[in-house]
Amino acid sequence: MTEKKKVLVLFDIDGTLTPSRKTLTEDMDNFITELQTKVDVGVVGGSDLPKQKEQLGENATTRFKYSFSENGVIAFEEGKLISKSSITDKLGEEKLQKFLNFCLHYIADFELPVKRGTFIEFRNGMINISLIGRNCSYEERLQYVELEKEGQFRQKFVKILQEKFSEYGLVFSIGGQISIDVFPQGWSKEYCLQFVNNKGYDEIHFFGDKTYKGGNDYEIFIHEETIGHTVTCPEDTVKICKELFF
Ligand code: M1P
Repeated sequence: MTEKKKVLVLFDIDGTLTPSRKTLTEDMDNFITELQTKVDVGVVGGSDLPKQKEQLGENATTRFKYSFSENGVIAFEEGKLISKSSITDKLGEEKLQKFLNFCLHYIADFELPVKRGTFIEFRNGMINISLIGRNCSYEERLQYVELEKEGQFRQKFVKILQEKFSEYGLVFSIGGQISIDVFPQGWSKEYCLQFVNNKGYDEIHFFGDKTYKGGNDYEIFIHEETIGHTVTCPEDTVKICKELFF
């Protein structure tokens, strides 16, 4: 008799398990519960833990075998915090300030039909920068998405940051709809693999929607230790998983 394979399925959150910044639907919740009877399930998001909890529920760290926020810089295994790192230690105060000050100047000079608050959100393992400001409403967020299709605001900003801070060893990732994630090289979603690659899995699958070069799922998607799957929306995630694991 052939032995059952030990499989881990890691999911991106926005655009893969939920629409961007939205919560899990009841159907998705039920699907995850069923999937967990067949394989181990983990989540790896770019957002910080409070946002992850808003989307997945207060039990986000216990609900999944592995729960990785900020790409795994905050890592939980079966509800226990197993690792936490900081961009402050990695980069040092001098470089950090030079970088933040440059971004603040750029944002201050940047004009949009609507600008709100929280242009820079400082997290443990990354800096999240938004030209419109993270405090914008959901409607304002969607308007920005439309405007950016033509304006390519973040792409242009990233190009400038890449040139200006080429010596800093930073990655600039356009993961969500209104912001740019900035973190040290190697701290993209592939970072979380160090916590699962020694656990005896025969296969580690990763599902994400931004798997193209420059997207925040790219590095883990192409990683040699994962079997990568590109999805177009949460319903697509369910469809592919059912074909593979049910
Ligand atoms: O999970 C994807 C991204 O979600 C948010 O992006 P935005 O607000 O731009 O849609 C942010 O939390 C970002 O850090 C994260 O990568």
